[in-house]
Amino acid sequence: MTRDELKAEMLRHLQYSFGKDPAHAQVRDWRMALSMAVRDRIVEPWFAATRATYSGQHKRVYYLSLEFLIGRLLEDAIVNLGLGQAAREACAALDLDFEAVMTDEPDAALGNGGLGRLAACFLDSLSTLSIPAHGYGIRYEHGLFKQSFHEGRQVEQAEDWLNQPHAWEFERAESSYEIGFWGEVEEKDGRAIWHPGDAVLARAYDTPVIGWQGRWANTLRLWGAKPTKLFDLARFNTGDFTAAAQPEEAARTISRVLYPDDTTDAGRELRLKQEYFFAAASIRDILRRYTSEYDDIRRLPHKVAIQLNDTHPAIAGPELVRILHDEHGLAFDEAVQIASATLNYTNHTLLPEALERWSEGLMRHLLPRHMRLIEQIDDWHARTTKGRTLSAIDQGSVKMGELSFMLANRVNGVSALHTGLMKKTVFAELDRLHPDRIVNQTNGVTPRRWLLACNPGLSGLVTETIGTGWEDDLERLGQLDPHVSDAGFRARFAAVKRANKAHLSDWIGREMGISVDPDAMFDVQIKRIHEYKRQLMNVLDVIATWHAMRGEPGLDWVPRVKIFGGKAAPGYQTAKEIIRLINDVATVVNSDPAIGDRLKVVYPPNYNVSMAERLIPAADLSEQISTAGKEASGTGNMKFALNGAPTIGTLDGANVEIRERVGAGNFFLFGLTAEEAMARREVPDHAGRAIAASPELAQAIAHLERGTFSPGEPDRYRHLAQILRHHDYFLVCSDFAAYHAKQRAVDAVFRDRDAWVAMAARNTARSGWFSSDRTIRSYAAEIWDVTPVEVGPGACVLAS
Ligand code: TH1
Repeated sequence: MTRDELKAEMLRHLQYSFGKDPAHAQVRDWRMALSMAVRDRIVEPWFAATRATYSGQHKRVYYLSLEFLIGRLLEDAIVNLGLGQAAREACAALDLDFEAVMTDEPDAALGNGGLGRLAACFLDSLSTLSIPAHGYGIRYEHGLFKQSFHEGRQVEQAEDWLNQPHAWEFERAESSYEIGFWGEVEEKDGRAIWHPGDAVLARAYDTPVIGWQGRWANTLRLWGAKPTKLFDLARFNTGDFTAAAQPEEAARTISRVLYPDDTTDAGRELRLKQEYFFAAASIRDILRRYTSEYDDIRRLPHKVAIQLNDTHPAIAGPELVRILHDEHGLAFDEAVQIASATLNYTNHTLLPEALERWSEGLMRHLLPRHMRLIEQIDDWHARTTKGRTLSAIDQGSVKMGELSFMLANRVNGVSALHTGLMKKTVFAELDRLHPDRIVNQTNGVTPRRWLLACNPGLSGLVTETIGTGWEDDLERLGQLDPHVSDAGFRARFAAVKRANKAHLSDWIGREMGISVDPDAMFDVQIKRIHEYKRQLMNVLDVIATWHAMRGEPGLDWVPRVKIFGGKAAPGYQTAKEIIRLINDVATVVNSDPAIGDRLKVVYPPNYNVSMAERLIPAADLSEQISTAGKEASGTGNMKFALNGAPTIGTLDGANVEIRERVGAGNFFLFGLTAEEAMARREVPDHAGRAIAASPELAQAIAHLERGTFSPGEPDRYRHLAQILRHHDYFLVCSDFAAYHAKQRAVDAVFRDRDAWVAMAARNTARSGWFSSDRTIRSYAAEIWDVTPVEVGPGACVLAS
């Protein structure tokens, strides 16, 4: 597509789709017009992919996830369709600022963090690999909350991405299912019939997901909740308007927000309703599609593979058994066998507080038939494995991990270390009973978004050096390796990073009013705020460094910019204290004349996918410092390495595999191993001992207790200090000295610019394995038993 064709299409959509005259169009109107013009290019490959799947009777993959953190879609579509140049030129010809048009799009923030972003990367790879697939999720009206800081404290506001027309979705009013809740189960002639007490409609909204070069497109189908009855006209006519609107409100509540606060009974009930609402609608849709093509329901596993993204969609298991048994009339055991040959479960965490358990009482009340089936599945499992000591029902609650395991063909962890720990800890007993069921699938990230689109400087250099083709064959980055010993290549690599940093410095200056030196080291930790991720250890290092700089201002310090980004769960008080501390430390350090440009702390609010795309290409150092054994994988770690930022990190999650691939000499390792961490927790007063052994740590904690960063309120960080001294479960104190020392080793290498650039470039060259294309190929071969559909040349032709 040429510039002029694209421009003409934009003008046509502006006029006829949006009724706007170019003279009065705003950035948003132009963005919508461009989005429509690009979207039109996706529809043809989308249809062609659907036709190819039907006509070839290919097996399909269904990825069920309560989260899809997709971010912006316009630039992604433009990049995948190869329309970058045409789009830039068309915008220029219309006198539009391309950058402004792109950044006008709100992020689709239908996820919390890594788990949701992984689902989005997987959709991208499934389409790139032309594997017939659907993503299923919820169309939340409000995605993850907007974060701002008031006097350093996190304030949450509702996010409202759907408060404007959404360019990428197609509403399917005709595709809707009635989803029941509550009620009772009738036993009739040996059959169970569930009579729900209430119901809502699940309506489908489809977003096409285009793969690399537009060869294939899959569908992300999100469910929105609607009332079964529109509104109560009789009540309305008596003047009771609020009551008349009640059914609509109650139904819409289900798809209103991502992750309702589950600290109350009402919140927990809503979350379970969301899970069932979306799982039931998806299962029904999957079976409708299957039965429209095939007669024999027993052959379901030959044509359908369902992946449960953590246990959030786990109720899909009992729902599938219910339909096969109660509605299709299969014997119970056969129904369970078919369901478990179709279903697979990915575990993403071993943290006990994140392992879902539902109270039996709530489950029996909300889903009476399912609770009965869960008991039967549990009995069936005990009967067929003779594993009688093991149950998915324990002390009045249903353990969704165990239930998912029992009903799965394959269960996977998300990094080698994590999978090993799954086998040793939470699923030890189940692994013994089913020794081949657990497999590892190390996470990956899509190189289209996380290198090609977000880092045009580096992707240009890569293409100039090794040619194209790496975009969907990322292991080709290995061909860069020999170039790293070439001084000319290193200089160009360094120049790209320098330009990205200058660009980010401008943004930080504009957005935050902080001036940072682009030649300083950009040291970045961006992720959810959590004690196990140890942002607290990072700030303590900032405090210790600041203290040391003040003590010896004459020393030749390596200048650093410490960049933080991330949100805390609204109810997680300790995480919120950590946020406030980072902001308070920033205030003191950034205005300290004794420090100047040698240390800055920058914490831009409202970290999201788009901000990650801005920060990662400009990072020098990647902070991956979780307590070993706690971060299942991490995926940010892969994005940084790919963009040429070496890691300072622990042997946790996928860090282990990153270090193996980039080489131990290109990774700053420190800290206890998972095994050592477990042992250290048993040592009496381990924190006190570590504090006594490290004057820097003792000093930093003393600053917290003295109120150095909370003038006038010395108690503000008393609680954090108490945790460090007496309840240091995440071993911040035990690992601090090693971390602080390793940071000095980082300084030493950074001083030797040439050595640093070589290390950074080797990280890029050796990160090819972390493409989500590799991950998806592996799921396809080892879990789903599907192969990519051959798309003949011209099958989905793209006008170029
Ligand atoms: C994350 C893990 O913490 C992270 O290590 C991993 O890379 C990522 O998943 C993708 O595999 C998780 N996110 C969530 C979110 C919820 C519950 C559990 C997890 S684990 C709501």
